[in-house]
Amino acid sequence: MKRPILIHPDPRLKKVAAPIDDISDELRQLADDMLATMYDAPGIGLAAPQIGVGTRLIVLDCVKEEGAAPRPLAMFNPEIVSSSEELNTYEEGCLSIPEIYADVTRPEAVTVRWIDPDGAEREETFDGLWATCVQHEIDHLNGKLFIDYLSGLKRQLITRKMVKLKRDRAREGV
Ligand code: K2U
Ligand code: ZN
Repeated sequence: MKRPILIHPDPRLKKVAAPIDDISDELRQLADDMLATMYDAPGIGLAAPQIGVGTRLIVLDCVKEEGAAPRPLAMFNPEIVSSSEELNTYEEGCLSIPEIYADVTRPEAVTVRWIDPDGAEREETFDGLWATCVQHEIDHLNGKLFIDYLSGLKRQLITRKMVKLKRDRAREGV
């Protein structure tokens, strides 16, 4: 079922998530809950720390073409094993930092190794939006937000806006 998404600033978003040593049914259920939460947001990626779970699990589905079959992926202990020299700049957002968008430059292609829900080790190279998204999600597992790539001043302004947004939401009881 859908879980509430933490909003920055929140110490749980800055912690390094713990590796998973065995894939249990509740972790598979967590991955399903994260996919439901992601699709509902809507988003194209979500990391476990964003719903307050400090474990190394991310989900993503960056299929954007209308009518194309969705490709939901759940990655346990994902790691980037190689990155392209070529870089790509994308205007990123984050479900934990609503309505804020900023350009972030990252390697255009990355090769990722992970364990899938069946416990099989997988390795795949992603490019384009999939590459941007998987790097954004793995950053979340290391307590890193896309605003950490911005100047200190911009980050402070954004953090102040989020503090106000959380205060207003608390008042409205959202
Ligand atoms: O981690 C998250 O907060 C989910 C992000 C992932 C993401 C951010 C930037 C670039 C690619 C992926 C959300 O999906 S933000 C919503 C979104 C939707 C489509 C394209 C970009 C961002
Ligand atoms: Zn994010």
